[in-house]
Formats: sequence, structure tokens, C-alpha cells
Amino acid sequence: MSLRTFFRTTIAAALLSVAGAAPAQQLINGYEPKWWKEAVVYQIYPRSFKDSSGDGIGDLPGITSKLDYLQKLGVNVIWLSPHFDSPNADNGYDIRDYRKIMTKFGTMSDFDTLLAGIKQRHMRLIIDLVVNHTSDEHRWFMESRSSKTNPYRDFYIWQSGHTAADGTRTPPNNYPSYFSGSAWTLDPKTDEYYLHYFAVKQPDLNWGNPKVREEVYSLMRFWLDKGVSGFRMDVIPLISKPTGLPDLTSEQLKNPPSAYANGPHLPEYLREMDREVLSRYDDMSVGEATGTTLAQTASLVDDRRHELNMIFNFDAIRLGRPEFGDTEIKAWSLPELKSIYDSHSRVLTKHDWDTVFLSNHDSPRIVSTFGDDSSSAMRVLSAKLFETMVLTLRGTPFLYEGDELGMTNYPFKTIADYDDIAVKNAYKAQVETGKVPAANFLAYVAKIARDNSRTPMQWDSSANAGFTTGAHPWLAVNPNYKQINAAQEETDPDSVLNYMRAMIKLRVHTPAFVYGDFEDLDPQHPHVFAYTRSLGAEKYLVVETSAQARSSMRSPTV
Ligand code: TEU
Repeated sequence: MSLRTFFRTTIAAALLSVAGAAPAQQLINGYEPKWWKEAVVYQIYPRSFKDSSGDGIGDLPGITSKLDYLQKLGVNVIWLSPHFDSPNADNGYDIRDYRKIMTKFGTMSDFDTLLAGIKQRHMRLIIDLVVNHTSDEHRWFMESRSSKTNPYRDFYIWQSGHTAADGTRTPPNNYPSYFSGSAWTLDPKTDEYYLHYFAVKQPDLNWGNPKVREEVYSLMRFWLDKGVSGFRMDVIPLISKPTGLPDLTSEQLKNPPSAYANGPHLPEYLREMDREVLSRYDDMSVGEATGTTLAQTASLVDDRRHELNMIFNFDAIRLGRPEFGDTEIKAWSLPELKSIYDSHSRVLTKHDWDTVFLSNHDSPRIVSTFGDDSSSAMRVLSAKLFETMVLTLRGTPFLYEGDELGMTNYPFKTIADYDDIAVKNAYKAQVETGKVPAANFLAYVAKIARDNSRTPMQWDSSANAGFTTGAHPWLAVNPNYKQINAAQEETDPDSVLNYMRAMIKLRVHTPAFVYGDFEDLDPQHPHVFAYTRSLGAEKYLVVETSAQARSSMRSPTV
């Protein structure tokens, strides 16, 4: 080799290694850094956060009035549950117009003021994208149901079902709805069934129709162009339906969400959405992934596939929950909970990104479910323990309003105490038909009902916890608001609120808690959860212990 060739080869090799090394140098512990990986997300359920008008329903100006509170808490992304025009069959998850604000929540100018206030405080806003279904009052469905030849007919899923010799009609298949009963409703106007995985008033869109997809991409651009930073995508794995919609087997009927989710065209739809919309903005996407396994999680969020940034996998939050339709809470142990985080850390690679959450608007309160709310001392300790987990485990943490106060479940007594369509429909299907005794049903739903997390925020000890100046909040305020409220916790240095502020600060300023590796030091220990998060030379040890060795819904405490 001549000297010249040697130099040329060496320089080429050096250049190659620089080119190869360049991206690697930007990685942190093998992960591509992203703002949404470093975020602490706070979910607001607008109906319950803060009412500024006195009508008993939370609204957008109410949220704007609390932005300083959120900034002081230290969260940097706000996820707003649906704020769109809706007849509220499912509290806004049934959208009538994707480009209009729900009248009770305010106006578009209120939305713009809220968004500007969020940005001024260096926070970002993500909104709920609910596009598996619309409201039956959406213009597309009104058109669709009007005749079989209407141009919008194929925006939804229509089938004639079965007709017996005596003329009796039965649905096309045995799909149950998430909200009890069949997932099909016969529409008299055109004498065909339409599919609705959720309420009768939530018809499922037909994603096989490219015009539906174009409409969805267009509404996504509308909000991104306004300045929102991304979407939490409601039940997104359900948009691609099982091929041919065959009956569920008896095995599948034990867990219909997993049969409904992750249909054959899901990757294609998500990649198209990424290509057409998401890849063109500096945004984040987090899919709510009902019925999704850990293996499916890995493929949905693998950054080489260009589908979603993150999903909510329900493994942890559904611990102890019975199978579909059953009403018995199951005992669980600390090693079971720990094994979820352990397996996530093993299966998900540096191309994937996880979420950590134990609460949302569909779940009961953290302290009442995973902790111990039987005394004030235990409530505070368990709230701190679980929030520590959420803020130090691997993945972007998602907090739900009121978690930072250690808010608890509501003492529901009768069916009249509930607002949620899921509970009301289940009562009709299970109690009114004599299948389940009322007392058993009520005891069960009191523990798991979604309304537990939807009671109004407890701001102070004034009437209705300072949530509304009106006499009638849309859902009753928890009677414990005089002890548990933001104003009181503000003044107590040992409160959950002040602890959360410190923990969020630690999380946000400690790269090891964001990008660090996770190791469970003793996975089988029945009452200690000890793990490390390590990034290069930096290593943090987190130790949480439970006072008792019980394996139940009330096991771990500090
Ligand atoms: O939830 C879907 C979901 O998978 C569940 O958590 C569901 O709410 C529960 O099983 C019903 O009892 C999403 C939204 O988060 C929820 O609020 C909506 O009701 C639902 O989709 C329909 O949009």
C-alpha cells in the first residue's frame, strides 16, 4: 500500500467512523432524546377541574385560572380530556363537532387564551383525539343513517344482521359493547345494524374508507396548526376491525378488548397518519391501548416503524381487575406488580419508549386502589409511595388531576350517586335482569367506578371545595374535601402536594430518571420494591416498602 493510499484509506475510515458515530454521540444511553421523553404529563378532566361560570361544570377559563398552580407543581405537558362539542353521552368522548368547543366549557377564544397561557409558562398542551367513533349526532352519522345510498353511508360500519324464519332480527355477530349489551344497534330508518364498541350513541367510524382517514388527518392538522403539541389517542388500536367480523369464540369473550384491538390494518393506518400529519410537526402521540399486550406495545412504539411515540399499556393499572363482565376484585401481590415493570424493561428496547401511570379518568383513585386510604397517615404515605414510583420508574409519567393531593375514592352508596354510562348500563344489564344481586354490584362498582376519579377537584375548604360557586356541581364533591384540598396542603410542608412538587422537580432535573436503565434488585421480595436507575456513572436507588405482608388491593405502603 502506498503512503497516499494509506492516508486516503485511513481518512476515509476516520470519516466513516465520525459519520457512524455522529448520531450515537447524540444518543443518551442509546435513546434518542425527545422533549416528550423528558416530560411530566398532567391530565385534566375539564368537567371536574375548575368551574368559572357557576353552572357546576368545569370550563376552559377555570383551567386558565389554575395555570400558575400547575406551573408551580412543575408539570410541563397538559393533556386535556375532550373539550369538543358533544351531547355528553360519555362526557365528551362522543364528539359532535371536532372543530367546536363544548358550549359548557367556553368558546374558541377561551381555548386560545388557555393555550397562550400554557405556552407563556413554557408548558405544552396535548388534546384527546377520539376517532374510533363519533357521536351519533355528528353530521357524518346523521347523513350516514339517512339512507343506504348517502355518500356518508360508508363512513360507519353497517350490516343487515340475521333474520330468522319468523322475522326476528339478530345482530351480525356476538360482539359485546364495552358499555354492556350488544355492540350492534338496529337503526329503523334503513333497517340495518351499525357497530358501536362503546355506547349506542358512539357509532364506530369505518377506517377502511380513505375519506374517513382524510377527514381525521384534516382535523388533526386543524388543532396542530393552532399550536397544540400532540394527541392522546383514544382507543386507537380499535380503529382496524377484525377481518370479516366473525363471532368471538368463548375464550375471546372473556377478553373482547384483546380480540377487537390491533386489527390487520392498524400499522398501515398509523403509518399513513404519521406520514400525512404527525411527522410534519414537533408533536407527541400517546395511544390509549386497550387490549394490547406487551409484545404488541413494542411494535406500536418502535421508532423505526413510525407508528406511535408511546402507548398506555394497561398491565399495571388493571392489576386485580376481573375479566370482562365479572364483578370480583382479584387479590394481587407486590411481586406481581413489580414483574410488570421488570418485563417492560426487558421487552422494550432503546427504540421503544414506555409510559408510567396508575390513574386516569377511567380508573378509581390511586390511594384507594393500590394504597391505603383508611387513615389520614396511611393515605398520605401511600400517595407519596405510588407517586414516587410513577415519577422514578422507566417511561414518561402521566399524573391525573387530584393525584397530587392524594384524593380518594368517593363513598358511593346507591346507583343514583353515579353519572357514568358504563355503570348505569351495567346496572341495567346485571342487576335489573337479576343476574347479580344489587348489593354485590354496588360494592364492586364503588371500588372500580370511573366516577371515583371524576368528582370535582378539591381546591379549598369553602363550599363545594372551591370547585364551583354554584350550588350544584355536576357530580358530588367528595365529603372529605375539608381535610383534603390544595389550600390546606399548600401550608403543610409534609403534604402530598409539597412532596409531589419536590419529586417532579427531581424527575425533571435528573436525566438518570428519564434515560437511565432500570434494575429491580429483589423481584421476589414480598414487601420491598427496590430498584436502581443508572445513567453512566450516575446511579439512583429507590426503595419502597410495605408495612404489611398482605396480598390484597391494599398492600404496599411506605
Ligand atoms: O376508554 C376505553 C377503555 O378501554 C376503558 O378504559 C373504558 O373506559 C372502560 O373499560 C369502560 O368501562 C376510552 C376513554 O378513556 C373513555 O373515557 C371512553 O369512555 C372510551 O374510550 C370511549 O371513548
